[in-house]
Amino acid sequence: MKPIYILNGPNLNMLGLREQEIYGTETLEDLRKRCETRAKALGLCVDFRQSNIEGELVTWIQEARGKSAAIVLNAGAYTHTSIAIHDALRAADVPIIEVHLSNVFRREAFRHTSYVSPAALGVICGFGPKGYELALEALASGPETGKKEAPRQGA
Ligand code: DHK
Repeated sequence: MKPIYILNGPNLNMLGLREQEIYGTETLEDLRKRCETRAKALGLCVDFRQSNIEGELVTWIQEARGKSAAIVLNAGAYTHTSIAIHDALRAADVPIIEVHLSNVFRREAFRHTSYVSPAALGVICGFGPKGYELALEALASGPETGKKEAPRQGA
């Protein structure tokens, strides 16, 4: 079974420490465990990664084509700036779900623009770490999430 790549961008390694009133107290390691547990229950598997480096995220998105079943992406601040990530996503040829812990639309105007959204099947924001589980549930539910059927165990 191909894994779902769960890719996290800059500053998400600081979860649990940074701006707790916005991002909560759960650490990146807690989030990883949460995703792995939920994926297992749904019959999926995940490859969970974080990088502060834009080019590394681009390389992982390129790698996802062929190696992954789907991408769940929280690109952090690169969401709002990165045409390189946008281009990589357009070439990925796997279902993409954009996730943000915070409700970016209740925040500064510069967070209202996303270079990820035009390449994504859907966007989940404002539900904290639960949003990652919702993304996995959307992928597990299959055809309604888009043209490409999401993976199931044994498929
Ligand atoms: C995380 C970040 O680091 C910000 O740059 C985004 C996103 C929002 C989040 O809510 O998960 O604007």
